[in-house]
Amino acid sequence: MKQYLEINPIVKEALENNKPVVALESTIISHGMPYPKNVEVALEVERLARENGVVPATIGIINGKLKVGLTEDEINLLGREGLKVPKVSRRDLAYVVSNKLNGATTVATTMLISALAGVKIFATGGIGGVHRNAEVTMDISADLEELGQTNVAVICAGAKSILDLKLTLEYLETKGVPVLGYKTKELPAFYTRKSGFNLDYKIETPNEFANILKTKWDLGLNGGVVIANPIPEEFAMDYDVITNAINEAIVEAEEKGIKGKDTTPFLLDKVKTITAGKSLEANIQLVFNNVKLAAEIAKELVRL
Ligand code: PSU
Ligand code: MN
Repeated sequence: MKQYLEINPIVKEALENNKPVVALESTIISHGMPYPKNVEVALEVERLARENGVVPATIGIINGKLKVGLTEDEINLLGREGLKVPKVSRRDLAYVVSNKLNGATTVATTMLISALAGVKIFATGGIGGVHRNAEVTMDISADLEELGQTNVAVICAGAKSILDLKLTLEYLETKGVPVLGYKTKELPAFYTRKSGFNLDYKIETPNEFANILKTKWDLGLNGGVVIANPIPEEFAMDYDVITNAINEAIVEAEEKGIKGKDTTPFLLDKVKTITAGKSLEANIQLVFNNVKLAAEIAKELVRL
């Protein structure tokens, strides 16, 4: 698979010299936020990573190459093209690569490509999960299967309640994926710090996370880890406001017959409109917060 991989020279130098690298995904750019805010945020996230002492590697597919460390021009391209860029999850990868297309990578494919390149820490907003009503639709994100098998830690703000959070936690348990809370024993629900669902482990320091990751992989326990980092209090949304917005968006998605890979981008956009852009602002802030924690963990991990 390595012949399809193209690692940016700065990222390559860092990896060869055991310097900390943090992977970032590109679906959040093309499908998760509107242009041009998406590009501004993607570039600011990279700047924040550097400021916090790590090398950022935004991952995406350009002309069929699995790129580890997109250039500014490439980030601009994926951001500008937005929904026209294929959203590439595991099942889409072979088609997009063999046809030498561009593609935005989801959590699943960003993990997969990170692992190929040797990047162990990946920061994003939220992971995909088991959708509400999945007992009928069977809509379960490939992100969860990837977490079950690929050795990368994903720092996120939990999962959005457009998903069934209880079933998402059950699925992760079945797959043997640790879900670790940062200074919390409750799964954060992306826009809010609380979800009502408990986690087993509350972790207090980046060093502790790094030790758990190293131990897991030393033990031969393949698979990812979810590091759940609640949105900072000052940026969190009101629980009732966001819950109502999400419920309204879900009803509209059902009425319009939105399904499959279009569901998450549709719901994100609707929620943004219903909340008059407040959800987008929260989304941006939580990503910044996750990159900072990811940088601390990546720096600890290279010391072990
Ligand atoms: N959650 C967000 N923004 C996003 C996504 C999730 O707040 O952009 C994207 C991620 O790339 C995630 C994907 O991996 O949606 C999950 O899509 P699906 O449910 O189709 O697997
Ligand atoms: Mn799906």
